[in-house]
Amino acid sequence: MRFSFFNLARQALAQNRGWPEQWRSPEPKGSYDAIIVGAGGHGLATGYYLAKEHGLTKIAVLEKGWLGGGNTGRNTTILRSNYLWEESAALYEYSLKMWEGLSRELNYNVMYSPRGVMMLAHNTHDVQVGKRHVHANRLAGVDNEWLSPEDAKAFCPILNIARDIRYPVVGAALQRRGGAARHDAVAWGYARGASARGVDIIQNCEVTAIRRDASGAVAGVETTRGAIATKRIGVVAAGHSSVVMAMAGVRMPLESYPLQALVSEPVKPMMPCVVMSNTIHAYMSQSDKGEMVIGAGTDAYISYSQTGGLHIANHTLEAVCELFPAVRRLRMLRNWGGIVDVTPDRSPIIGLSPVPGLFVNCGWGTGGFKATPGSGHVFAHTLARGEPHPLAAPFTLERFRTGRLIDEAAAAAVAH
Ligand code: FAD
Ligand code: PYC
Repeated sequence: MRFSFFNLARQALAQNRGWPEQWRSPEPKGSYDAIIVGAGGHGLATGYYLAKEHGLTKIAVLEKGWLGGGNTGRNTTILRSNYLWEESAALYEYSLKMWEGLSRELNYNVMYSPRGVMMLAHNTHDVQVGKRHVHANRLAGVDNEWLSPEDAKAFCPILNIARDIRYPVVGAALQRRGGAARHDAVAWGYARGASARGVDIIQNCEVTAIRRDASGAVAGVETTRGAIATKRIGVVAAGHSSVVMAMAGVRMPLESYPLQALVSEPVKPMMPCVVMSNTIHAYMSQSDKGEMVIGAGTDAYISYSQTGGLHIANHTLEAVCELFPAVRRLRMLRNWGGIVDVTPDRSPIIGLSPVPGLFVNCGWGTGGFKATPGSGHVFAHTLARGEPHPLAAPFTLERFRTGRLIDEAAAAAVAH
């Protein structure tokens, strides 16, 4: 992370130093009805809905750093629901609908902006894949439409549709209801809402072990701030879920990869929508502050490094400069990486585990920000009732044993 006042402030907050009493993390209590491991957007949303909709009052969300400091605070905020399979489209569409009312729900402006997400096609195969998505989405009741290069340029005037460039634009799929939101605000909004309902959000508190009783069921956690008893644990630790689950002896079908992004210096509004290219592994939008937000593909190798390979960023920038010549002379303001956890079928895992009392919500890979409200909502239901929410039911860990996979590799939007 870059040196800045905000990062220092976050660290001070996480370490309980130098802040008014009411802003400090509470001390962990001896026991809770449920513990969530990971205070990213998904973990905080889970805590919020557990308290709000399931009446659980003694809940703790434990975070090894500061809240929202993981992928939630590092992502490029793209929201959309144009996934291929019905199971995925249903889950992401559920979430997209929740975004529409989220600022009101949380009484906190998450800066939701349905400005349209356009996915470019550069060759015949891209056109076939893109059109297949459009048809599948429309059958599933999800908006998506096919555009000619000229229509794409009308929607995004800075797009270069010249035919003689290295990656010519030959068409595009447009989800008009897709868009972006402010990532930090989502974490803060859910944290504030959960805290107001009595949820303890305990930062600087790393879970180091999971305790089990004589029957093998969950009995509590050990943390860097002491042991805590509980019979229900939800692991929502993107990038590190397999590490936490291994503490209870559960081996997860996950690999962790660095994924990186960068922003330019801020400029006046020049880009009205989000544009992505799966083929080139590049995408761009403009933040409300004016920065051009640019993202790349994952590194080719598994790693826990929070810095992506320079050659990957170079490739992305070359492609972005060709597709959007207007940004060529902008300077880069900052770059960063996050660690995403990826399943073999590029779909998440939400549900129970073989250990009684241990639940998991992970494997969102490069695309979980858009799912934050829906994921928290269905996972809270799953944790509270001890059985999957109907929308989460296809996304069990069990599918890797039965072979009933939900292969969304082509919808992942960035390469991995
Ligand atoms: P996180 O926000 O990562 O939260 C998990 C938390 O668990 C972390 O804060 C971590 O510190 C904590 N933790 C880990 N281990 C422990 C432990 N032992 N004890 C306690 N706490 C622990 N998705 C989209 O939909 N659209 C995008 O445009 C998009 N762009 C992306 C761009 C980049 C560069 C990256 C890195 C990701 C992007 N994503 C995007 C993916 C998205 O960010 C993630 O899928 C999503 O944020 C996951 O949320 P989370 O709450 O599960 O995880
Ligand atoms: O899932 O839309 C997405 C996405 C864009 C960039 C990273 N993930």
